[in-house]
Amino acid sequence: MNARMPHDAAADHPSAPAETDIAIIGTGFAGLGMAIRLRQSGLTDFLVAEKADSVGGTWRDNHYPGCACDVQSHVYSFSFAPNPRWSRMFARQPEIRAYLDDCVRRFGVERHLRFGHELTSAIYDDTRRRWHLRFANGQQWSARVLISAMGGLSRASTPNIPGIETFKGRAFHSQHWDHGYPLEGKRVAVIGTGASAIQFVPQIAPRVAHLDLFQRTPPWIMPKADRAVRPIEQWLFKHLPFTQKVMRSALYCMLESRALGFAVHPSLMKTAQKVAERHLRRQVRDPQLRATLTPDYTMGCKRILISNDYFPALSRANVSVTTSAIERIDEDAVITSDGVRHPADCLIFGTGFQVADPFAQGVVRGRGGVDIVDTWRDGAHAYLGTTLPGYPNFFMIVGPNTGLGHNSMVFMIESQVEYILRALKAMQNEGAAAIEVRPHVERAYNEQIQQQLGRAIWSTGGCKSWYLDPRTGKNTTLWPGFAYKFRRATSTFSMADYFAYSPAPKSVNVNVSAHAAATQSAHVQGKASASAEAT
Ligand code: N01
Repeated sequence: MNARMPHDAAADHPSAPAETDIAIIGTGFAGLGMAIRLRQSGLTDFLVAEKADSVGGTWRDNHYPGCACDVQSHVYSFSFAPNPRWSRMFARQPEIRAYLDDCVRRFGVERHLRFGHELTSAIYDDTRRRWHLRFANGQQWSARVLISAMGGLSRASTPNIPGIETFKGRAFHSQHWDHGYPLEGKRVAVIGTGASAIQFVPQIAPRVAHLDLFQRTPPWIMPKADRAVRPIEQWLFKHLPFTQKVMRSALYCMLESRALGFAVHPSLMKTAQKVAERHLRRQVRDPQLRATLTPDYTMGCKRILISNDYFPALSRANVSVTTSAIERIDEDAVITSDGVRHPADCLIFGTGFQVADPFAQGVVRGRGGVDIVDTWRDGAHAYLGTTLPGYPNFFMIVGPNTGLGHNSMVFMIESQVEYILRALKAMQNEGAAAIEVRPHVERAYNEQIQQQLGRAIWSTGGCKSWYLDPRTGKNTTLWPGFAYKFRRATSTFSMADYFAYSPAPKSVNVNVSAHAAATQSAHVQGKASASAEAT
């Protein structure tokens, strides 16, 4: 896919920011979905910044062996872009990436894409009511609306294990898989047993001399109902599209029913747990290994994983599962707390992502230059996972508390995209240059969310997971329950929830950098003028 712009107007005038009405950051499902729906709604004054040189987000960045979706592809795709050609029930990474490439061409969004644009800072200029964006390549944009579609799982997390810098072999995170490094005949240490590791371990186990898997917490694993999509099904999906809609709806309802156990009656999870226990019994004969792989918390507390080949891989003679804590790393081995040395030529980190701090320090700064990292010091929060007081005209897709453990994230993404479209239309209709969610609205919303989460399996299931903010223990990642309730909550946009600001006077032309460094007094002044103009 090569959707690079042949000519970038801003490149001719590096000092003058490119003006755009709407700036979208990221080209995964969220950024592309937003871009497509903007075009379909007749809004074409927008640019999409992408740090890499192609689209795809997580499906471009994660390409480890065995990388695949663990939600059925008929549901894990845009409602407005069905794909009758899915080859399997759970498509693999190359096919999902190709689907997103195809969406770019199909919906004509190439002309809006700007590759090689890594956002380094986005600062809100309250005087001009615009966001000033800077990119690592030196480009600058000025945008009225900023939409973050950067994803919650894009920043790899690699543990800072003592001695790690002394390791002489090859080491990489699952997201940065080194396909050029031959694993054949090597002693490989894999750290982590999450959704990524359980997909790549079965792929590499037959190739390596020995694989040491370091497990801190065993996951609950269910059988994966995967199979090839039959040619007759593909024919039906293509020629009688309603058949795919029926399939999609049936899968959606099946997945949605799982929220009952997660959020409504956590005790139901005990029943589902029996299926996982049977799966483990059937696939692992060795009672000691089985005991090692049996979780001691209620199923659902951590993400439920699906796999048919993970347990058989761990039963191989060249694979050992180690549960002793990793104490340190030497130049050629992992040393565990029981004093055992596990020789290794290669370390692979399946250790997940930095979820609690979705933005790096200094990247997103709202009114008065306040960094979003500081606003979220006690945990991330937002209204409908989308808007935040102090950050006018800033919208997040896959923001706080929009994650799902039971259904398709694309459903949530589409809900937010439609909500943002409604907000943009409402601003247009009311002649508002900017909107900002009212603090009490956002606060009341989050209090209710946290109350519901307190009763859910993620809080009561007896485990520690990345769903919970490590600083506060608050669940800042998941939506507490049925996905359709989020769809309902985002299906109307009420201006009463927001301050609306009139356009800035034309003569105002403030140096943005100076403004970003503005002091608290400017912040207060900005607030006063904002509320004076609020409608
Ligand atoms: O990461 P994880 P992931 N020492 O955070 C362990 C999505 N995804 O990349 O459980 C030792 O789940 C950690 O142990 P513990 C999906 O949303 C989707 O696998 O914390 N171990 C855990 O075992 C998923 O949830 C698909 O005790 C350490 C593992 O590393 C999310 O990505 C596919 C450690 C991390 O597991 C993340 O999955 C793949 C340490 N210091 C991923 N630090 C789909 O199919 C961490 N661990 C859609």
